[in-house]
Amino acid sequence: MKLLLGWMLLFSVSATEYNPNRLLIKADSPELIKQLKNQKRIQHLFSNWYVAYTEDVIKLESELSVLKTGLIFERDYRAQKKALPKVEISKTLPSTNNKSFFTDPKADNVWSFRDASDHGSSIDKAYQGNFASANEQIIVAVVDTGIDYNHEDLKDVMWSNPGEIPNNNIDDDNNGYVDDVHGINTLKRDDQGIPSGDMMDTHSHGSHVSGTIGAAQNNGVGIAGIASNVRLMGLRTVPNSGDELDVDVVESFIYAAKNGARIINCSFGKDRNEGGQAVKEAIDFIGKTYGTLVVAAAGNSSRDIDTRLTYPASYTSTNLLVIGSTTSNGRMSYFSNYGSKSVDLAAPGSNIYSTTPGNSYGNMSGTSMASPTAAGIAAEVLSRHPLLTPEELKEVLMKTVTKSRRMRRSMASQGRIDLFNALNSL
Ligand SMILES: [Ca+2]
Ligand SMILES: [Ca+2]
Ligand SMILES: [Ca+2]
Repeated sequence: MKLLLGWMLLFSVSATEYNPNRLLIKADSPELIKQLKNQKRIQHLFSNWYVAYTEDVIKLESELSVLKTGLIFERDYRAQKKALPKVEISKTLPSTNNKSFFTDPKADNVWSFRDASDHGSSIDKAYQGNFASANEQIIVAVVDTGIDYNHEDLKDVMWSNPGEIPNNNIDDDNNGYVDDVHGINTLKRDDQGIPSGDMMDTHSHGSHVSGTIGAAQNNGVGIAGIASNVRLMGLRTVPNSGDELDVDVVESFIYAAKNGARIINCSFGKDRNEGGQAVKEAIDFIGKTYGTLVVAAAGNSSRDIDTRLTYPASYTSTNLLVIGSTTSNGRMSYFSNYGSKSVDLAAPGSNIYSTTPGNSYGNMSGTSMASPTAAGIAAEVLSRHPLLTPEELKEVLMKTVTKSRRMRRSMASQGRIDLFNALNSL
């Protein structure tokens, strides 16, 4: 009986594992693919990658396979629900024994701010350190379920597209997206396939991730985000089911980097080894072209992703920083993936207190929460040292971790990210 159920689940998953109306194509000549009979419309993504919209992806593939031109094409694969980093709402807060540097009424609840000796990331200590530095505003893109941009502790730190007039139904800055004020929503597209400009969070995952990175500090409400001078750009790409598609991920990465995001947080992933070349090449492209660092969750399957790959965490891109999760006791979170090659460092991810939609706050656990802790720290370091390349920033963060015997074989850096150490090293 159990076996049958397992097979049935597998069968239903395989039937919906890609979008039957889109195909990713890498081609030197767009003219060639525009002539294909089974395409309805071709959209450029980046470099020589395109997405073809089609009534029948199978027919389009057979048309392409007879063209002997070295074309690469791959299906628009889904992540699959079961691969979404788990979110656990826990009611009890971990006890805090130190008072935060920040005056926000709920700031004491964010345990990652504690010193390394207390298993945190030395964030309070870094702010008390008064390091002389620049203070450049850093745009951080949150590729997730959207952001509650009206939240009391997020509204003042939202990125706003300077050339776009809100709600006039016109693409004022002529970037291809209508009313894209704080980002785009790749899950809601018009009949031409163009994403909507409203990426309001309808889940809570993306808003929680966002607060960890950059909730307004010392504004009299809520918590303090880790980074002091960020603007948060929202890309609604992950459906509430967690079943995101490669085309949407690529389009979000390109939008974010083109519009100035120097850090992209990816608290999502898939655990299948199919397709994904376009996503990998998009990460490489935005690193080289725009100097963007991509910070990604290692995933929550409690497994070694050096041997069982997960995407995007297992990609080898030099501008990709992959994050495992730790608890307030200094242990690896039980759910966290690991891998001495694929996982770069650990960050607090269990029982993380942050913003949730509707001016609310709550605890969640997952590598989904560890990734924005690291992204917030990366943003703070970059804000003070804005000339760092993504590779240099990654190296600084990895070299200055608090090493732990427990992470000796599970992380490339063998430790937990530390803001004080990072700033102190520069
Ligand atoms: Ca626009
Ligand atoms: Ca407009
Ligand atoms: Ca606040």
